[in-house]
Amino acid sequence: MKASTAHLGLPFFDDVHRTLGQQLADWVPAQQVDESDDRSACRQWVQRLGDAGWLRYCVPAGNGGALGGALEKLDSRALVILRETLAFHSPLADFAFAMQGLGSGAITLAGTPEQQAAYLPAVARGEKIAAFALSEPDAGSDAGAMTTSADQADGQWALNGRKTWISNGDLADFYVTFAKTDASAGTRGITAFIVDARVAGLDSSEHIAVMSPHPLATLRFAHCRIPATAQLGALHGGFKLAMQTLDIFRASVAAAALGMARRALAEAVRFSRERRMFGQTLADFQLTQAKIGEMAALIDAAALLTYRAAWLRDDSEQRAAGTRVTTEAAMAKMTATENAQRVIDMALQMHGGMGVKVGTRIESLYREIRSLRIYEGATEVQQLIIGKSVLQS
Ligand code: COS
Repeated sequence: MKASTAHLGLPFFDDVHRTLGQQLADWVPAQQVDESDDRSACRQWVQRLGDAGWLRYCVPAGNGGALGGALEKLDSRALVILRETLAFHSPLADFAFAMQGLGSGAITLAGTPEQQAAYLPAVARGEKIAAFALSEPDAGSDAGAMTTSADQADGQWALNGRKTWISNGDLADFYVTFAKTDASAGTRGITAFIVDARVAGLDSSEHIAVMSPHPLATLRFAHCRIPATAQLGALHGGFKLAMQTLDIFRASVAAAALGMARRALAEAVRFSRERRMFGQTLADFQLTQAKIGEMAALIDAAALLTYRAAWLRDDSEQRAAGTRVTTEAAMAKMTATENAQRVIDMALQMHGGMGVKVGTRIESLYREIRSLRIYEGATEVQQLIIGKSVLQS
């Protein structure tokens, strides 16, 4: 099944995005990856996405990125198109793509030229797998409450503590890791570091199994020594850097949800046209038409918020560097993930027994969508961000 490209005509996009969307929509359906083992499938996807040049949209132009000129930094609309299209076909392909971006995003935003040269071109080629290590057992939504520490010793940094729910854990080549450099300063006492996966004192062997399998692990740092040059961005500037990275990628999570919802609707439309009952097709029933109508409207509402968040970030980046789009990204992430859950549930209900049969596309979408309402800021965190911003305006 090929993803529709009708939305590319919307005025949020430029010709460069339209071409990208068309080419990708032709490329993905031809890829056959055995996804029975999530770790090896993820590696394969990273390799294919790298070989085909799609990962170049995860890094800026000067370091192997695809877009030059006015779009030379990370282009949110390209990320949105890529994630939506990949998620339509394979949520695991989307995951592999997204993690290259999220895991290297802080290096794009704050890395020194040496750090950028050491990591970003390799991320774009799929030669280095990236990860973003923020969450801890007692610091998920309350990211500022983290306790993993980084202390200076003999001209190096020593990390101690635990990070968990780390996507690409035990698969990544490096982890952008956030740690407390001043335990008493809350969100103002956090610094980011680039931690190479093979460093002594880092144990990533504890894998976490989830309902829609993808590589996840807990990281344990025990007197893990990393060089002074591994510091990423300003001392104590880590929390803002994490939030700035999430501002970019939250809108792209919305796009992934959108891709899954579009797939569910396409499956529902196909099924309802084929399935016969009481002397007519399922699509002939008004009840079905009403559901299809509701699903399509939920999808379009999510799409418009998602494209707005991406367009605003690209636009603000060109015109007034530093403008925050946190609220718009939060609205997009919250609405697109919640709407996708409803759309997929409606599509499953329409499929009847086939919807819960293990191995069908609807059954897997039903499991795959669930975590998107939780990671990169749960729906409740997005509500908080939006509410605070409305009250402050
Ligand atoms: N861009 C730049 N700076 C930001 C920012 C953003 N998007 N969001 C917050 N900041 C800054 C604030 O301006 C503030 O700066 P000052 O110290 O100079 O005043 C600082 O960061 C702290 O902000 P705030 O007080 O709002 O932080 P809170 O501890 O209240 O946390 C939430 C706010 C809940 C929004 C934040 O912790 C969050 O996003 N949590 C979810 C984390 C997450 O997504 N986890 C999943 C990890 S990836 S799977």
